[in-house]
Amino acid sequence: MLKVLIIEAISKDPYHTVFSPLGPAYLASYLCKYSKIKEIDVKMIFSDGEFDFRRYNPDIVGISSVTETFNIAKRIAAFVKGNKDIPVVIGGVHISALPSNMSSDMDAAVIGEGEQTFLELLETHAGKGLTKANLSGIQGIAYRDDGRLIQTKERELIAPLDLIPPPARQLQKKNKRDIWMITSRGCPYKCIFCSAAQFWKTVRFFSPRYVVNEIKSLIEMYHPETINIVDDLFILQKQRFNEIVDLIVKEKINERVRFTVLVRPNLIDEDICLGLKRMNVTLVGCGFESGSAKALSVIKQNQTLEDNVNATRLLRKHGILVGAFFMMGIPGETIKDMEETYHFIQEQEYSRGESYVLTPFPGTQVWDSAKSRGLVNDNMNWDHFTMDFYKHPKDSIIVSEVPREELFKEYMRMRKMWERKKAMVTSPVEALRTAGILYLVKLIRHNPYRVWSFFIAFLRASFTRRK
Ligand code: B12
Ligand code: SF4
Repeated sequence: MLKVLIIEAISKDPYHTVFSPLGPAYLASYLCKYSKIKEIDVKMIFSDGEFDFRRYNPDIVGISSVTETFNIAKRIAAFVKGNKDIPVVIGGVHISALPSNMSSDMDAAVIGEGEQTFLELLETHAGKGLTKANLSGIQGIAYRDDGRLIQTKERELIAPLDLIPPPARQLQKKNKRDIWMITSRGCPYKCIFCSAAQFWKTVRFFSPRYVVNEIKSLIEMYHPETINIVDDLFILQKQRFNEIVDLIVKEKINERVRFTVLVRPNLIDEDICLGLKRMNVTLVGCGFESGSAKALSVIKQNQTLEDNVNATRLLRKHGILVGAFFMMGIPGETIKDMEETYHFIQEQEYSRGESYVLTPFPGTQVWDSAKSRGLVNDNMNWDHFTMDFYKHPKDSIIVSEVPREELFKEYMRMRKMWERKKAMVTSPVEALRTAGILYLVKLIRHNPYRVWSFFIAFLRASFTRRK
């Protein structure tokens, strides 16, 4: 029996423990379907460094990490090696962009799409063993030989995508609110802050039948109220989107569950909205990014302020809630541009959303330009790549030319605005009450005479009425 343990490196931030990562779950389902190893046991856990090694007693460990959690991945690798000398394989977006980051406790790094490569690594380990000579014959990996980083030939992507079975969510701890799915890999756009295009190279889609079957099995397994479709490209191919909608309606899935989807605002039109409505999408998350035409053109091509306004108008017209996502600290963005975004959010009256400060992740265009400006390098403290600027204002990595303190001030102003809006949405009564009390306090401080006269007038009126 080959015992495989796949570990998602997570920080102590409670947010990291509430989601089930799809990448490792795809690896697991692919192994279970295609592995020729007679007996294989795949387990998936989260860890922030250590875990109960004896309980799992693995024969091989795979670690998944993003940039923010890469230091944790290194700690996990060291912990595994400290317990037993078994192979440790690292994968995910961070190591794929920077294979040279492999630590001495990592035996191989899987670059890019992981399913077939991980399977071959496991089969080689179970058969001939993971010697350097054997590693050299496996495509799509990096490893070290006498300290030298060797990268093997790039692996071809799996096609058609339907060959990959749906993620093995049954092996993960899940709750009803944590139901994500993706329906594509890759992206034809090249937003400067996102690594999707570079990571996946080409764009591939799961077929409508595959997508709908996955939705059905999610409903059967978890009875969720909502399913979140998290790829930006769900609506990219209109014909495919319509086929998915038709299947959902035909099989009455829209009567059993509601959906949220992410979209690129420039792709929204009347027909798409009708489709979204038919399939029972109640909320659409839009990466509007900026309310300044100048800043928007820097980070996203083929998306204008008019697209943002138009998408907002159309979605609302069809009774679909809009989740609005914005960025700050964009290269070239001035305080005036940030003000424009602030007013844009107010004007458009978004009530659900968030603003993030742009983080230059490896593998993105903004990383390359930050590198040439000397702001980042390939061997940094990856802990500073958190997107939580408000928690780490001093050491978060940013690319803004606006001085850090001023950016922080603007960011906090934006954040407070979103918090107020959120309060209105989640507890309008409470928010109105708080707003009322705050207004009264303000009024008393600034114009006590007016408050006093109002109070007297109120008493007089009640007295007269009683008489
Ligand atoms: C959905 C999503 C989320 C969801 C679900 C997360 C999840 N891990 O499933 C939520 C909202 C929870 C989320 C959270 C975050 N996300 Co997110 N997310 C995405 C998104 C849109 C899709 C991820 C996905 O499902 N991909 C599909 C799977 C199949 O791909 P994959 O995970 O990369 O796995 C494949 C390979 O990488 C490889 N692989 C991965 N792990 C391993 C391990 C081994 C052993 C092997 C062999 C191979 C292997 O094989 C897998 C199968 O082919 C991507 C953008 C994108 N379009 O890809 C961003 C993205 C991954 N997220 C990103 C970020 C920054 C975050 C957060 C750090 C944000 C935050 N500060 O909270 C957290 C971190 C959570 C985490 N630890 O993963 C960045 C990561 C950039 C970076 N270099 O770090 C991305 C790339 C977006 C971007 N800005 O470019 N995210
Ligand atoms: S942000 Fe969305 S649209 Fe832009 S490149 Fe990434 S996946 Fe594509």
